[in-house]
Amino acid sequence: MAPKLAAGNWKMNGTKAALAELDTIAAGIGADGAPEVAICPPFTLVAAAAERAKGGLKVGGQDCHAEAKGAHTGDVSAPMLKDAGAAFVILGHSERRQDHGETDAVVAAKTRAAWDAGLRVILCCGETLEEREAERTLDVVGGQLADSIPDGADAGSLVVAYEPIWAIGTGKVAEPPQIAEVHDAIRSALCERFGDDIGTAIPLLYGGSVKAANAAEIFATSNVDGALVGGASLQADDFLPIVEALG
Ligand code: G2H
Repeated sequence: MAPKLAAGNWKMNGTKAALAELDTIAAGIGADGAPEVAICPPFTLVAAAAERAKGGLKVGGQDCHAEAKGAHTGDVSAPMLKDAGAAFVILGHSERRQDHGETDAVVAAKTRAAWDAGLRVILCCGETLEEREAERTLDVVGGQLADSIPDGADAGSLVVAYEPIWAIGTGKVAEPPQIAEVHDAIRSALCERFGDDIGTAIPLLYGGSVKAANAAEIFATSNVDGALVGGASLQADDFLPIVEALG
């Protein structure tokens, strides 16, 4: 049985004033880490967020470079995120793949770097609308996971987030049978590759327009252990009901 996790992805949103939301989130969740709750703000806020996060609330980054240091203007490394207090890093988000041309090989290299730094990776996968309509969803997601996850994954280092691209920030949510089909396939692939003990303990998150109104139905779906939440994680009042629905 995989542990439950609700992770907020603030994307390119938030200045210092937004850190007050963390106080409300921290006060509204249990300190026992069940479910686990994390917020991934932009790089500029990671250190301040980690200092401010109380109780069970954890902090993550939204990307990292594959190398630990060097001449890479504008980039941030995994050891830097760890040093700033991050516990997680989101890798392979479709917005990184689309906006920055990140391939599965790049995501795999970043994942290795994140593990070396002691970060837990929330690794994203998902199909476009065209790929779904061509009935290629399972092939696309299976290929992304096979090529993005390096050998040596375990339940303490990896979280997988299935985010159908057509459902991101659009208000469209995948139907529970669509989510179940993909999550069941991901679970099977993880068990086949890493063995049942590890494969069943890696949390599988759904992402794409998750909000309070649809969270309970999504969390009742087969092999859904939580959510990666974008827009509805920016305000504590929107995010906390999602955490409560996860139980
Ligand atoms: C998908 C998700 C968070 P939103 O990108 O990763 O964003 O909930 O706004 O669709």
